[in-house]
Amino acid sequence: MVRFAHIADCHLGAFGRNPALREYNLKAFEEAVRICIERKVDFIIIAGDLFHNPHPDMEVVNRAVKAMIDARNHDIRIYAVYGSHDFNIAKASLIDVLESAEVFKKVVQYLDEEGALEHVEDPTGVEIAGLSGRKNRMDASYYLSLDFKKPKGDAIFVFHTPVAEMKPADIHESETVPISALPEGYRYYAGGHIHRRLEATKNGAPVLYTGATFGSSYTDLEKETERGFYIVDEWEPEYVQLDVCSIRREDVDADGLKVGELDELLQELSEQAVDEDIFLLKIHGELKEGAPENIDFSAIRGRLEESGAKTVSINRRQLTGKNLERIKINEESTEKIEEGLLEEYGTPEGVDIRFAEELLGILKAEQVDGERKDDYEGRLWDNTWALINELETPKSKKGSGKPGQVSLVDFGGDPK
Ligand SMILES: [Mn+2]
Repeated sequence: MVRFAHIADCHLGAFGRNPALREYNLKAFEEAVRICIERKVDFIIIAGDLFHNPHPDMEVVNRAVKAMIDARNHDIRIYAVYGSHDFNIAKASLIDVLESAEVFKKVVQYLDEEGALEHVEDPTGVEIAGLSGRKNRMDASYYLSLDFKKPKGDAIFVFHTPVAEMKPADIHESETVPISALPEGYRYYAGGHIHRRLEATKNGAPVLYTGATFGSSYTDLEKETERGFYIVDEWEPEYVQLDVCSIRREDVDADGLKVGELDELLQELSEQAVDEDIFLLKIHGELKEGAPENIDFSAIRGRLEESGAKTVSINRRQLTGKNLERIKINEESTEKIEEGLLEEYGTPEGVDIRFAEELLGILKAEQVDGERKDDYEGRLWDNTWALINELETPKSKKGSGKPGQVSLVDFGGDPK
């Protein structure tokens, strides 16, 4: 008798700037572990991307470790591979620390003397082998270069890589692995990386992607895909859905509307009561008249939050105004592009192109290592005022400028 869980793509620590979403994501993982304990699984397989980055926030780590130790205290073993997010080739990742602390066991890249992939044996007798995701995208050649050892008994292969034949068309991946590259002789193939539940078979054995436990981006949340994991009882997989919160998705087509009409539509929408925890508003299309900048999106967001949504996201990346033109760019360097644009489109009356270029140069300066934010901002101000004073003629005006008193279009004349 063997019963195990297959979990992947938890991305703990994702949504670092949105506490509500970060919390839902953590809750989904905790809920998954709770179900594993309730269902008395023998072990849990984590097929990569347990954390959203190799060095996550300690509060996130603390919650994750607590949940996993709870499972360990119920005599549930945990086996993991690295994903593409929680792995750092140069430094030790948190995964390494948790392996050292025996929170879980990595089942990856154990090679025997002949260079073949070694298996880890669980007390149930099930053998587990795995390969991590690789950020440098060499999966296909890497898989083909490896010598896979044939398992002796019932075995699970864990991987964090997109399988070409299973990859949905709307998911872009630069490199995939054909299903034939997965090693032969396993009874279950536990996949991770693709944030969607997908099922296939290889020689009759299931090849499964669980989908994310919650999702790691707004794009993930916008898609109406299942969130959850598998519990595999006597080699029969059963999908367990994780619904830690409710999501409302509104899609507004602004194509052909005037900006005022869109504004009105959004006002109406934002005045409704919202019963869901997450409100995702997507606005797309090309306005017939006016610019999207004329809409107060933060007020709309505020009203939606007041109407009951715990978190609101407005995606207007695909909303354009009529006045936007496409600009053709042939130059290679940023400076050349800026110069070309300034020459072609001009500067406000009286502003010299050289002044505009130098000002752009000053404002582009980056904060240097160890520089405080105040000092950095001060440096930008100082350099900007120095430039303005330098350009001001006659010299008698020098030093008279104060922020807010000078209008850039008033400078006039040849600065040199
Ligand atoms: Mn992932």
